Amino acid sequence: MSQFPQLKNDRILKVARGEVPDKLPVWIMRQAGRYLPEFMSLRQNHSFFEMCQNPELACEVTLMPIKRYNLDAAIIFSDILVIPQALGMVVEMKPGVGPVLPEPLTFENISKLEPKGVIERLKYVGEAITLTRHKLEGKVPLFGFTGAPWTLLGYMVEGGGSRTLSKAKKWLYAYPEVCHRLMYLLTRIIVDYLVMQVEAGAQILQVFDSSAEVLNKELYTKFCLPYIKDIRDCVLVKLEQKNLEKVPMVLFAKGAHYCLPEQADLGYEVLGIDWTVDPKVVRELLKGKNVTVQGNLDPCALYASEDNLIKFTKKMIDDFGTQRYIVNLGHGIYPDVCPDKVYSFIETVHNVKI
Ligand code: 1CP
Repeated sequence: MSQFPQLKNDRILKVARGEVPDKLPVWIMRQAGRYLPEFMSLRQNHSFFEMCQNPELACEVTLMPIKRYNLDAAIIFSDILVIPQALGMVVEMKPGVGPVLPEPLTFENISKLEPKGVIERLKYVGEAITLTRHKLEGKVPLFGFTGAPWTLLGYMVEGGGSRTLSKAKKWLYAYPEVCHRLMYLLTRIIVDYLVMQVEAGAQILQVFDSSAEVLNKELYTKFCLPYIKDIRDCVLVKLEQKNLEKVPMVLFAKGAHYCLPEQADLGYEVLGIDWTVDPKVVRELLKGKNVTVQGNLDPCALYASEDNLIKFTKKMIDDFGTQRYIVNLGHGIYPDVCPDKVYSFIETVHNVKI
């Protein structure tokens, strides 16, 4: 493996492992994206997936927020939908709409998915990670990421974003065996994809289960938790086999507060918390569990006046407490947030005494 520059800021890795940092670490979900004018101007000349697939461009976008702000982590510019794409599905990114899969998964076309060679077709993500590790010059750790099986299955069956995911949920109820087979297939790919990212230089990994919010405890326990645990277990085993470092992993199951204690038993070092849950309730639910929490300021709080934003941020930190805590938003930053607000947010976090 290539020799990477030495890491200078390891706050986030420390906190993930339960150690005490000098300051609270902070990063922002979707920090490399549409709220940055420099991203929008680069985006004018390239399609979204062209930017993902070109390591120089993906690296440039990843570094944009790091150049502007005192963030404690970078996250590789990519998307969760690169997996369905590498499986042979067409994925379009429509401005103002989001991802569209014009030929969603059906019983007829399932057999057309091409799991063979999928990691090879995702190699460009690894190349972007390796390049970014060098260009970061050890400033902060680099996150790799993936969508969780359920969230990917949701997009594949719905053919795009959906508020209710009623089609994908129909599959869970009507065709449970088919769903288990698909979840198993996605799990195997996700494991190899994450290991490939660590091999390429990712220092911490996040699994996004953004569509957990449309399920309940019974469905999540049956169709999601076993696969998410399998991902953690198998990534660990494979990293060890390859003599790679055991990187910490974050699970962000958005809206799955119906099973927070269960999530804490899966082996992930960090649980991402969405903005709908009260930090004090989170701590109560996770009492005695060996996990770090990450979150959970309402992304809309960045629309508040600077004074109020500071107030909300301080209150959130008070309520979570400073132990085993990584500060973040409770979901991705919105495109129309004023980039200056991000300075106040980060500054406020770093000024807290721990
Ligand atoms: O047109 C454009 O320029 C596309 C905008 C955009 C960007 C910048 C999309 C489309 N994806 C991304 C990057 C992205 N996506 C990252 C980059 C790294 C970073 O965090 O800075 C990450 C981690 C994702 C992950 C992702 N994509 C998720 C999980 C996180 C979440 O927000 O719940 C999901 C659900 C997607 C699907 C997706 N991709 C893009 C859109 C618009 C959507 C639908 C969800 C949404 O509206 O945000």
